[in-house]
Amino acid sequence: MKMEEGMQLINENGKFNVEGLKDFTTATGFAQCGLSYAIVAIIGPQSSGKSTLMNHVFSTNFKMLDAYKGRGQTTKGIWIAKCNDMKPFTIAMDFEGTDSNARGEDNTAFERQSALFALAIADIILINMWYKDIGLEHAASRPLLKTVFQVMKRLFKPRKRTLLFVIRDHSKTPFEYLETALKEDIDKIWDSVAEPETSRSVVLSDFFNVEIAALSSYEFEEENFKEQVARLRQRFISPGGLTDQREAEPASGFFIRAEKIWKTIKDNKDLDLPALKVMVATVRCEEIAEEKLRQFTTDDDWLALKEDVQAGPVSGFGATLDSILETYLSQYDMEVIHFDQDVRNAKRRQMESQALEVVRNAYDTMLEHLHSNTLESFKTSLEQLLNGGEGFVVSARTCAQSCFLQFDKGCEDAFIRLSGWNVSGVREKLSRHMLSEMMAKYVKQFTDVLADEVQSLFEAGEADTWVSVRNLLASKTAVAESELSNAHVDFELPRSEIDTRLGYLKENARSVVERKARESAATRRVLMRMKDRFAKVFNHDGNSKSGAWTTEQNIEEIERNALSASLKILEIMAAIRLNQTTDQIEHVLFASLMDGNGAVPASGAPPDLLTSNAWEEVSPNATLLTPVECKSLWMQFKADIKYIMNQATSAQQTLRQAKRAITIVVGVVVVVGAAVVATVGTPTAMGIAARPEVAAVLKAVGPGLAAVMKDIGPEVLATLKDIGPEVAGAVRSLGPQIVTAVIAMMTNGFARPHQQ
Ligand SMILES: Nc1nc2c(ncn2[C@@H]2O[C@H](COP(=O)(O)OP(=O)(O)O)[C@@H](O)[C@H]2O)c(=O)[nH]1
Ligand SMILES: [Mg+2]
Repeated sequence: MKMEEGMQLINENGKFNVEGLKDFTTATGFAQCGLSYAIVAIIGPQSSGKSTLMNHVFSTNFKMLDAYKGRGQTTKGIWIAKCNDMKPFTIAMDFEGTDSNARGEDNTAFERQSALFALAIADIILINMWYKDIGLEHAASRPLLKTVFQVMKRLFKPRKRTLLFVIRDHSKTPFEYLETALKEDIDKIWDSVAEPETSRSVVLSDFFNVEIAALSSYEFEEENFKEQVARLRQRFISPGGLTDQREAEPASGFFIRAEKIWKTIKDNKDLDLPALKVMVATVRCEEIAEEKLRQFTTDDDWLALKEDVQAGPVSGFGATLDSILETYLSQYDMEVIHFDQDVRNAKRRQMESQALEVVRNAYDTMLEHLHSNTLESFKTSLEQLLNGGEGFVVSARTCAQSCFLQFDKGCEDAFIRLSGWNVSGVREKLSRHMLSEMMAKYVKQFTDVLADEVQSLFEAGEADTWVSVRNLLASKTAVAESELSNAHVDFELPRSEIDTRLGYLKENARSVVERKARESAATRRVLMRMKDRFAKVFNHDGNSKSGAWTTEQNIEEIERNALSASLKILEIMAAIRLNQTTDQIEHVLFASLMDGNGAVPASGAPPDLLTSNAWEEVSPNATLLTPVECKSLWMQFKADIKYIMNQATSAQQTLRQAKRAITIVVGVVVVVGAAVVATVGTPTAMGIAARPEVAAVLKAVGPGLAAVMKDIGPEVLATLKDIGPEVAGAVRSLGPQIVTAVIAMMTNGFARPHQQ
């Protein structure tokens, strides 16, 4: 495309040439011009030499009417062309003439639309007019100027433009006179245009720089014309010249701007052109932001960071991400620098938040790592301190403090400056988890100790077991409460968090006691404890080892005591008494299983009160052994202790027989011993037996003694010292030597044959 010839931007039917403009901006490099460009438009009557002027001033090649074919319309619609050899980059815009006969009735509309478009899009508007029209009320230039001024006044806060009046076919009238006359004319038209309410008393110079140029006729004074045109061209390109005096909008927005402006004009909207500027900026800034965002999301460094963070915490995460983000944001800033500031700031914020959305997952993952690593180190360091024998509260405090420090440092490192994201949510989650971790350990330690202590209370089975259990529970939980009461400070959590957990701890403690009670109430274990208790009381009261009873003891009474002590164990284990309530279990058990005086009821008579599956006043949850279970346990117990009872009774029986026998033996010893002493003094055992008188006595009592000795073991004989005061006195008078000799003799002589 030859850009000097230009392209038709808007055709005669008002259709905007989208593709053509795209090609034009690409081919001319217009979009890359930033703010360094100018747009010059020309409006004026049809066939007034507009295209001719433009071509001469800007070295363009717009179509002109062939001078030999007479005046008529040549340029249709609106054309643009790149000016040759002009700096800055300048676009010339050529318009179909106004008051064109070719358009018929549609004329005014297109005229206004073109004028408006020129005003909106161009920085410098050339108003082409015949010299002869100056001061003429109905000259072609007057309605045009009126239109221009009306439009400008309707626009709120327009940017300032240059209006360059070019007077054609100027000949002899001095320029100064011309200038004065024209300016008066312009002011008159300006004042005649009604002002909108919002812009009372606006002056022409607020809207326009007014410039004037006069040219000789191209047709008749071509040399002069060309010389004047060359000077006019200088007014554009010289430093500080016309193209410099402009409030520019970025070239890259031209495409959208032109299209939107034309559409707005065509649709005859309220013609709010400043809003269009914002709209163009919005579209372009959005496009640029999208592009930068796309580049960011595919950036290699970002993708690597995103992948790394999946595996574990990345040190310098925040700084790395900040610098990647900064790269694309500053690229955005550079590219949108010429657009409306409010718009580009708003779009930047939008781009920032979209970019942050992209990185959110990675950041959250990073925090997740920090959270779990910190929690892990809390667990290990707490464990270590506790294993090192450090107190619980001190350990937890030390660990919590150092872990918070570790976490905060990590968060600082991960922090993305742009985001301003707050980590308090994750930090609070960490606090809770650390507290839970600490509490879990505390509760474990607490319940382990409690369980052991409660278990030994149940095993001891003292009469006040449940009072002791309740006291133990109360004192333990009081200690826990005081130890943990300040933990909320260390974990930076509200007091209520600790209270809730203390509530759990208390519940837990109760259920530990209940569990231990249930374990201890297992039939086998209760039975065992009852039997132990029975044996202990029974043997203790008997004041001797099993099987060694004195003949005077009341075995039945001792048995009653032992049974009563055993039944007490059953009573303790029948129900959980964590609340200080009273129940009838003890009464019922004793009334049913021991008679009113504490005596054992006659066997076979079933206790009436123990046929139920529930205790009165005791809830099923608190019941450990039902009445029926108690009864059957008692029966089993009774059966099991029968052996101990029988053994005791028969041992006592044996003892009684032995005592009788010993009395006889001692009698013999006394008689024999007295005889020996009387005859031979102190002899040996064999010496005594050899004496004829001793032998005679032994022969007479021998068989009888043998029968008695049969039932007495040698060990019983060793207890001779216990055989009673009258016998002991007699034995003592014999002296130990005689007694020993006689016993040895009897033992060897009589007991041995029976033992074989
Ligand atoms: N009298 C006169 N005629 C001119 C002048 N410049 C161009 N023309 C002639 O006016 C006719 C229309 O020119 P053109 O540039 O196509 O006018 P446009 O329709 O306004 O673009 C052509 O025949 C030109 O030769 C001028 O300065 N004076
Ligand atoms: Mg033309």
